[in-house]
Amino acid sequence: MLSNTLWAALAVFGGLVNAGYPPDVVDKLAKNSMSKVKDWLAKNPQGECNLKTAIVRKEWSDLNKKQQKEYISAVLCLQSKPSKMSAEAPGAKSRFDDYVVVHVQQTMRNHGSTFFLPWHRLYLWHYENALRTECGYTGYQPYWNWDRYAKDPINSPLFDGSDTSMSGNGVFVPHAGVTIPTAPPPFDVIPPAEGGGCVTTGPFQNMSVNLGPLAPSLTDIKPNPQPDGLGYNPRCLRRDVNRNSAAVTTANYTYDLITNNKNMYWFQTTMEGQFPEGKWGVHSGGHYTVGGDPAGDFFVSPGDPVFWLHHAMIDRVWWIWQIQDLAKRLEDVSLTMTMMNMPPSRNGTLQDENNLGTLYGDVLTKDLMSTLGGMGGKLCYIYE
Ligand SMILES: *[C@@H]1O[C@H](CO)[C@@H](O)[C@H](O)[C@H]1NC(C)=O
Ligand SMILES: *[C@@H]1O[C@H](CO)[C@@H](O)[C@H](O)[C@H]1NC(C)=O
Ligand SMILES: *[C@@H]1O[C@H](CO)[C@@H](O)[C@H](O)[C@H]1NC(C)=O
Ligand SMILES: [Cu+2]
Repeated sequence: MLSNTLWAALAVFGGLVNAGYPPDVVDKLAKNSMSKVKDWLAKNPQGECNLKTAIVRKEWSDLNKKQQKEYISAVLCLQSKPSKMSAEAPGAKSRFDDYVVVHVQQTMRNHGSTFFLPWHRLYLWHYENALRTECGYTGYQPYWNWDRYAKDPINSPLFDGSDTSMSGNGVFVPHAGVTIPTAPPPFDVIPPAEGGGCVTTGPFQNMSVNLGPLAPSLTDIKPNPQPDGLGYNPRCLRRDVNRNSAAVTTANYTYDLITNNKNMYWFQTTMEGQFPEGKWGVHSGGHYTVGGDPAGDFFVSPGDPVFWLHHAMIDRVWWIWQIQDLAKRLEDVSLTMTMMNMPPSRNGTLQDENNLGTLYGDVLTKDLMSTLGGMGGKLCYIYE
């Protein structure tokens, strides 16, 4: 075993590589589970897709600075390409905005429902492809291992405001905390942190947030000209990078989530948060670690570029959960067709359809269950 210090020293060797992080309990679980993936693939060959051909999605700090800059440039490029959806959403000014539109249009369908995990898997795959095919990106979608930065997110490689970060915190403006609708009240509140205003550092300091708000967690955002939130409402990116929220995303929460929930119903419910009991879940925890506008907006959150790293981690956690028992969990879907089953609807099945609105046609849930061979082989990736 390498000591943590030696590990870090080796990782920074050469100067190009970022400071290393020792593997956490979830990383170790993932690594130790790869033998199950190998066994499963041996019994269930997936054509061209195998562990040698699979794409590897990596953690932000495991990219070197050049790779981080390449990813950032690709996102900035997507933000500079003209929208394909401006006819249906006048506020969409770029290809990046198109993804925000699709999320807004389908928020009520794809959260707290059977579609949550498969749909976001499709959504990430499509975004990753856009970065590669439309913006010349040669890497893959990185993820944000929450645990690495949870103690001090503001000074982390993700939010430190450097040119290899996803931009920094917002400037401080006095603002209220975020309420979680516990039942019965009093409401649980994530205390406000040191930001709340415009992001003025790092690569995304000049970006324009164009869509929403719809469910803002800040109270002073100018309203969208359209009730559906899809009108043009240009404003700065705001954040309230918040360690109070990050505290529920440490590795012990994620490990507990993966190992103590044996079926999709409880796995997903625990991950998304059990608000009535005041349990935020790692999903909400990560969103509100960023906070502000649009990251703190349930509908418009993909408009903060760091959303995509957060949801890649969500997808990774699902994958790690799946590989504990592939035979069962590649077919385990649960929950109903509507958010928190309101209004009441039937249970979801593997035959239900997912789509990205006018961006991409129907994909059955069953085709989104496996990262190794899903969508007829179009999905072929693992997380490292
Ligand atoms: C933001 O815009 C200012 C003013 O145009 C410019 O000087 C600066 O380089 C830009 N920063 C980034 C990271 O794009
Ligand atoms: C994770 O660790 C923190 C800090 O030690 C503790 O407060 C929390 O209850 C733990 N959570 C779980 C789910 O074990
Ligand atoms: C729907 O799923 C729930 C929980 O997963 C289960 O208890 C219920 O029997 C299912 N309903 C039908 C009609 O299959
Ligand atoms: Cu979402």
